[in-house]
Amino acid sequence: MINYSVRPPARVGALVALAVTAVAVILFWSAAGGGQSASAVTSASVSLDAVSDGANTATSVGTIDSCRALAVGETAVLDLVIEDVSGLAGFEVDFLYDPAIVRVVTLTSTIEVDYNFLLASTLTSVIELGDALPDAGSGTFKLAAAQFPSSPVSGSGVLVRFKIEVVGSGSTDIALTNVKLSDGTGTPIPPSDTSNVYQGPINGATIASWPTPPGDDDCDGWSTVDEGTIGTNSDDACGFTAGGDPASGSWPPDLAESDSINIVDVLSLKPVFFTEVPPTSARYDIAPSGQINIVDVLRLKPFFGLTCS
Ligand SMILES: [Ca+2]
Ligand SMILES: [Ca+2]
Ligand SMILES: [Ca+2]
Repeated sequence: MINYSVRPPARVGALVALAVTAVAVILFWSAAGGGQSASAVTSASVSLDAVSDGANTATSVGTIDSCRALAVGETAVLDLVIEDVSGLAGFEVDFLYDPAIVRVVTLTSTIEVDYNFLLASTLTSVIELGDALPDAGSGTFKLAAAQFPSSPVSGSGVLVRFKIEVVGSGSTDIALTNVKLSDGTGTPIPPSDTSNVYQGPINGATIASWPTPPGDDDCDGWSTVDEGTIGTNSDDACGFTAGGDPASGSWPPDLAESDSINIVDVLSLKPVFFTEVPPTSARYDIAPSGQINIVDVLRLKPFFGLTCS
């Protein structure tokens, strides 16, 4: 197996140029082919696993974690995984992040980004087509690779393993966009649209620089159960509707609805301090107890000065 990640820089350009040409040819073929059926029996799922562990291998996928809490300066290994795919020979995914919070960094001293998992499991070589490090900090990092020669794989496993560093405080939703999956003949794996963009299940993740309790599905620092009591959206970390019902917001400490936690949020508790729920709205009871008190203020404190984006 050839590991292209340790090749000298002078060859990288030539290989990337060759590979980009190959992708262009592949996409031209598939565009010209058309008529792709979208009636697959099962659709492959593409997910970002925010906690890479030993259960993730070239041919297996463990628990897929959608949330990762990290302090500023900490790094984390993430896995882009695929489940239940048939006949995969190449892929392309744009990893979207907030560059004020996250950067992609070198995985190990010799491997920038590791593509030698599922695609390499049939003992073919893998050509890396993704962005090179250092991460330009544009907010998009392209992850892409293809088998060469193709020896398509089916099943589940890691597509690519890479490392991020948290460079700023806050939270960022990691979206996976422009997902393209190809078989060995350059035909998109269905369901895909006329631009060859995969239309099956795609799951991103959230990286946050604050503590997250068990059962915090959206990674905003509050469990889904507590958010149910408080009335905030437990499927969304950030966001609010300006001028709308505060209970329609998504982030429990953001009482004054600005996506930043500051003195205005703290002072929002003052008029209702030492009141009971009800009649006071459960929206203020962010450490649910039935009463607004100092515990609610202290629950907000670790988030003071932070922004959700
Ligand atoms: Ca995991
Ligand atoms: Ca939550
Ligand atoms: Ca939420």
